[in-house]
This record gives sequence, structure tokens and C-alpha cells, in this order.
Amino acid sequence: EGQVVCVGETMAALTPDPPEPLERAEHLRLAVAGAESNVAMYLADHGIPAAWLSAVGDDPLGRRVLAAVSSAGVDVSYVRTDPHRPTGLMVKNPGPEGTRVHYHRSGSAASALGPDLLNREPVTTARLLHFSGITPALSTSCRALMDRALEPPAAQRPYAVSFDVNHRAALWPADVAAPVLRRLANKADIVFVGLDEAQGLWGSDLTADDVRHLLPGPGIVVVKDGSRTATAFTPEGPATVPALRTRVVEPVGAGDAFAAGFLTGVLRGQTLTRALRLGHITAVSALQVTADHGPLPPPRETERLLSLSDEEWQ
Ligand code: KDG
Repeated sequence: EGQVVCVGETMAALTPDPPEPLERAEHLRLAVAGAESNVAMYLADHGIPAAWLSAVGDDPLGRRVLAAVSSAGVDVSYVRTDPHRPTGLMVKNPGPEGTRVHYHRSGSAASALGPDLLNREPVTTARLLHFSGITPALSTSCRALMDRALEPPAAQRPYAVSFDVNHRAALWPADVAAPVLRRLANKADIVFVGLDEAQGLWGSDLTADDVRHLLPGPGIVVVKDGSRTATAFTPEGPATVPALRTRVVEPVGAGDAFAAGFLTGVLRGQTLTRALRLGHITAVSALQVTADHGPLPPPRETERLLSLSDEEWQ
């Protein structure tokens, strides 16, 4: 069995601590942020062999990023170190209207990734490639990478593709992103999208069923309705599982955790309901920490939650 290969940029992330506007913050916390490497880390936590495929600069932040992802058990041996371009940086600015993200990533090492990646290991031996809708927003070559990965019809691709829509408004506005993300998502095998995200992109009054109708291509489309439910649509019909109630410390990373939990269930041949539950259980790990990546519950607790009856789960 090959690895799950998660492709995309991971940045150094600076956050004022305590949370206050950057204009007056004195102390910043340094962390690592990247949607696809988060997925890889949670997959590794679940015991699924995962690689992260990307590029970092030949700089201290790049080494920091590599060490963080690697120490979570992810294979980083294919990550390129670019001698000419820096590691991307993200700065969070907490304010009265919520936290805004400022990116310093144009011209970054990862923004120079391109379709040549697809012709060699670990892609050629991968069991599944995981991408997100962040990558096509990063540069022309990153867009070409996504286009090329999804160009052959699903049945002719040597790998399955999972795609988390992950619209980042700070990178591209909804009207520009909408057609691109819809086209890419529709060519993937497994898609994850938030209902509110789909509404922001493709129509404010969409229901989860409407989202499936907009995306008829993938074998599985998972529509997440925030803290309420997640529904997986397949040709055999949909399955819906309510989210677990939990204390939320900081939500960032929960979508990535959910994707990793769901993919773990699917790769292990479990039922859709069990895969959705594993998604929710994994999401709780991210919701309960300030960082994107938090510890999974002990295996016995996961097993207990998975074996609850539907009534007990709700
Ligand atoms: O997915 C959670 C964050 O790590 C992510 O938002 C950072 O990759 C990131 C991005 O581009 O926003």
C-alpha cells in the first residue's frame, strides 16, 4: 500500500499572544500552518502512512516547518528546499471584528511548485493524493499543477484524488475562485466543502443536496454544516452524522482534521457513517487547542465513540 500524499504550501505563522491587534502587540507566538500538512499529520496520528509534498526556503523558518511536520510522523523526505525563494509566512491580526489573516507568500518556495511534481515519487506510488483549493490560488504554476493532476478522467488516473475546497478569501475573491474551485472539485474522487463556504462561492441559498447537484462528478462529496452535521453523498445515497458537541478553543485546523479522519475511515473500508464519525472525532482534536494540530483522544475513547448507537451519538 502506498502513502497518502498531501500536496500544498505550509507557512510559518505568527500570532499575537495574548490576542490583540498587531499595531500594538508585543509578543508573537510562532507556529506552523498549512492545510495539507495538517491533513498529513492527522492521517499519521491515525496510523495511515502519509507524506507531505511541498517546498520550503533554505531558511530557518523552512527548517522549523519541516521539523514540525516531520515530528508528527509525516514523511517529509520529498519536500524541496528552494535556494532562491523564502518560506511563506502568515500573520494573524486579531481585532474587534475577528481575526484577519495577512499572507506574505507570493514568490514563496511553495508558490513555485508545478506539474513536474506529478511525474515522480511519491506521487507515482501514492495511494491517494490530497489537495486543497488553496493551491490553485497561489501562482500560475500551482494552478497548472492542480489542472494537470485532475486532467485525466478519474478512471485513468494512477491515483485517487481528494480535494478540500478551502476557499481563502484573502487569496482570491469568491467571484474569481468560484468557477475554478467548482471545476477542480468536480474532477476529484472525494470532495470536502463547508455548506457556508459553498453558499459563499456558488449561491447563498444552496442546500447540501444542491451542492451535490453542482458537483455530480466525485464518488464522494462531503458537505459539512459547521457544528451541526456532515453529510457524505455517494452514488449509493447520502449518510448524515451530527457533529460532536465540544468546547471550542480555536476552530482553525478542524476542517483539515475532519478530512483526515474521514479519509482514514474510507481507506480502511469502513462504512460512511463510521468514516463521518471519525471525521468529527478528529475535528474535536483541533477545536480544543489553539494550534491547528492537537492530540487525538486515546484509542479506547475513539473506539467507544465509534461504537455508540445513532441515538447515543446524538
Ligand atoms: O487550514 C488551516 C490553516 O492552517 C490554513 O488556513 C493555513 O494553509 C493555510 C492557508 O493558506 O490559509
